[in-house]
Amino acid sequence: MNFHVLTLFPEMILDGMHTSIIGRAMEKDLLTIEAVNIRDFAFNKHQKVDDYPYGGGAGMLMQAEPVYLAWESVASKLAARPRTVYLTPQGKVFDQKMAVELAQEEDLIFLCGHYEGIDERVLEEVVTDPVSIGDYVLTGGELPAMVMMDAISRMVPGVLTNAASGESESFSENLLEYPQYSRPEVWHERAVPPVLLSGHHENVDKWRREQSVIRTAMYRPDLLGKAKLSPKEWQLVHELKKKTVTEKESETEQLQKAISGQEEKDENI
Ligand code: 6GU
Repeated sequence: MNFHVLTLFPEMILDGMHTSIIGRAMEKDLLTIEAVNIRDFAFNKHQKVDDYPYGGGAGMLMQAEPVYLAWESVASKLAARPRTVYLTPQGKVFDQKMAVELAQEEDLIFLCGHYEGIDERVLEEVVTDPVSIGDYVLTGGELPAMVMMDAISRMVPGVLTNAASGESESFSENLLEYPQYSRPEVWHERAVPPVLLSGHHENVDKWRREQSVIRTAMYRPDLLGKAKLSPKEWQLVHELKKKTVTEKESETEQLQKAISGQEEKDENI
């Protein structure tokens, strides 16, 4: 996988990506990261890349030409027209499914905006995938690009040394991950759940699955509709709902939504 990042802050990208698992994958040539400074393609005396928006309004826009030339400097080296991700709160929300899909590409370009955005015309010409990382506003696309590259990288074969860990984690089955414990057996008077010390693998798996269902019901009830729960597990979700009625109403509502969705499916069988 070769990442190409078009940015006004190339050092931010390079400093951020050379650590830990991603750094090791780069040493092993499983990944490359190139940061292209858009300012290098501003062919005016002051290397200016921004200007006022037509029609007025707050802030400055990145101009089309330097962005286009930076993109072209990368795209012209590649055989096929590369998928180009534009980081923007107006994009499709990034998720694990998108990470798995983008990890199949040989090259990916990330276009990071700053100021109030980028002239729409260059976006129309080069962007294939406008992507947001969630419903909040950041000052630029660099952190979102790094978030995406991290999530995509760990789906590239060979990057994770423990191959299994790419699968049995949060979201792979639309359930959150179960809690984990290591030594010592008791810490701050908190004991490790006894089932984990029992050596009974079947019971351990059962306990972990149940914990995943409980966590998902508590923190991410919106995921339950997509998770494949057994009738017994739906029963558990119902019981949790009874317990939470006295708690925050919005959570209860979301749980109710998930339960209603499941009941509709049951009726259709
Ligand atoms: Cl991709 N960019 C910016 N500027 N803010 C964001 C975002 C992206 N995703 C969420 N907030």
